[in-house]
Amino acid sequence: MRNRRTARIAALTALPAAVALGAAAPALAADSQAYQINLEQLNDSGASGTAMVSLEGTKLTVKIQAEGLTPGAPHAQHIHGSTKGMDFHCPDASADKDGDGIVSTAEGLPAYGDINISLTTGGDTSKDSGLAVDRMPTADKDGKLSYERTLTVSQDVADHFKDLHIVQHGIDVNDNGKYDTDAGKSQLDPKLPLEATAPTNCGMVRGASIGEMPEGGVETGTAATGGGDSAQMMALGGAGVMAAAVGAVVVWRRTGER
Ligand SMILES: [Cu+2]
Repeated sequence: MRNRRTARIAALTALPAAVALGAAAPALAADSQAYQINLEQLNDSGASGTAMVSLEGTKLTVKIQAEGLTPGAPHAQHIHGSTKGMDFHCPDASADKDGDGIVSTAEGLPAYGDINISLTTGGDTSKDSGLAVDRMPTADKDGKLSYERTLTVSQDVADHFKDLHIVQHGIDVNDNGKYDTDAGKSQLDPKLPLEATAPTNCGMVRGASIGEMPEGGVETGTAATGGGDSAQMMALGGAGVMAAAVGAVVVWRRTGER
């Protein structure tokens, strides 16, 4: 009887351990980083979102969930800034040099820097694709946008990712549910309305950083630090699964021994 119970405990213990090892191994690479970036509205757009970004060496995965965007319209989105030690950041209303009430992309450039990576849905991701609106994600009829892509970045970007920030573009100044030229034409491409290219939100990696991933295994104690940060919890997901599974086994054992 006792032997049978011991066997069951062994089986229950082995399964979650295997699951946890499988889930945790990729997240524990020494050169991994993960960040949660809050995208905050610009130009009174009402558009906000969250970007979850992870780096495994030079493999960058970007996941964006945004809302409050111009419905049914493409939204150009980029990683802006420099990896050369420049202090770029998200602009505020003071960047509106011509006083038209809108911080255009051109007016924002001195603050947020040039396009470093174009977050297209497919193909090229260089600055050249910055206005490739046919390869930019489109908001649904409720103004929500969901994006995910994994791409390879330069070692420079991987080394200095904390100096960069994400900007989404496309606003609806007159609130008519589409891009039009009531507010003028884009300074970047006169064929496009200003509304299509003006920044709608921005989020900085710096400040929102959750730091480098822990090096080594879960025995360093990182699993117990929790912290409550959702990005950190996501990053430590593998370890969390194991902790929960071990907890369940302990409860079962106590119940069994009663
Ligand atoms: Cu941009």
